[in-house]
Amino acid sequence: MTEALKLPIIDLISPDRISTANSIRQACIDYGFFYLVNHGMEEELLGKVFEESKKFFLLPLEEKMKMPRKEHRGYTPLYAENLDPTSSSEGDPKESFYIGPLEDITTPVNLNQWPSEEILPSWRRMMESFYRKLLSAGKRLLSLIALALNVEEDFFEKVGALDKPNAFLRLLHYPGELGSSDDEIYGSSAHSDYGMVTLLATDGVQGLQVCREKFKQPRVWEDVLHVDGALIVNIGDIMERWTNCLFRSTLHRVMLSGKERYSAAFFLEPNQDCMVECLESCCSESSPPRFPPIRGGDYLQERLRLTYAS
Ligand code: AKG
Repeated sequence: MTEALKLPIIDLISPDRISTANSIRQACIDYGFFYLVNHGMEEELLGKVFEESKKFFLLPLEEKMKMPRKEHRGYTPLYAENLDPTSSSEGDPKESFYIGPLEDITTPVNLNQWPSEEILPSWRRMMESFYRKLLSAGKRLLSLIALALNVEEDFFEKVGALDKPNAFLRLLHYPGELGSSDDEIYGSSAHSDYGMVTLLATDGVQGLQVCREKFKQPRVWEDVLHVDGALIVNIGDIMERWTNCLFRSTLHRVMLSGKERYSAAFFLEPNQDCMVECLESCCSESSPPRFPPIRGGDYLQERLRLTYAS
C-alpha cells in the first residue's frame, strides 16, 4: 500500500507574492512537488486537450510513424523510451508525442512535426495554444521561484534562461490493456526530470508516485493524487543544480493500473546558451557549489542521449 502525499496548493495569481514564494520554497525543499491553481488553463480546456490527444493516439501506428521523433519532436512508440536505464534495458510501455519551441531556437525552419490537417483538423492550433499557455504559466511561476530563492523576481530572465527557452510539451498515452491492478507495471520507470520545472496535467486516472528519499533503500513510494483543475508541478535537475540541491528534483514514476491513462507534461528547460551555475544565495563557505557551471543546452543533450541510448 502506498500513502497519498498531501502537497501544498500554490495559487499563481495570489496578490500576496511573498507568502506564495515562501510556500513554494518550503514545498520545493520538502517535496520538490506542489499543485498549481489559477494557472490560466480552465478545466474545460484541459478536457479538450485530452480529447485531441486521444484522437492522435487512436490513429493507426503507420500514420503516427510518419512523424518519428527527430530533434526531440514527434512521435515515440511504445517501449521507445527508457527513463531508468540503470534498472532495465527495456523501454517504458507508453507512447508519446513531443512538441518543441514554436519559435525557432537554432534553426531557420521550425522543426516541429504535425499530423495532417485533413486527418486531425484544428489539432495543431489547439496544441500550439496549449503550449503558449503553459509557457506563460511557467514563466510566471519562475518569477515566484526566483523570489523563493531570495533573488530578484526577473532573475531567470536576466540570466537568459527564458529568452527562447528550450521547452517541450509531451503528450503521453499509457495503454490500459498492459497492466492489471495485481501487476506492478511501470508506465514510466523511476526518473527525475531534466529541466527547471515541469507542469503536468493528467486526465484524472491515478498512477503518479514519488520517492522523496532517492538514496534510501528500500525506496518508499507515495501517490500524488489528481486534483481537478490543478496542475502538478515538479522541480527538475537543472534547478536542483542551480540551487545546490536546496530544491529537490524528486524521483517519480507512473504505475499502470489496467486503466488507460493520458497526461501532458510541459518541461521548461533554460535557453540553450544559458549558463547554469550555483546561485550565491544557495552556497556558502560551509556549503560550496556541488556542481560545475554548465550550458543549459549541453546538459539537456547529454540527458536525452542517455534516455534514448538503449
Ligand atoms: C514524465 O513524462 O516525465 C512523467 O513523469 C509523466 C508523468 C505522468 O504521466 O503522470
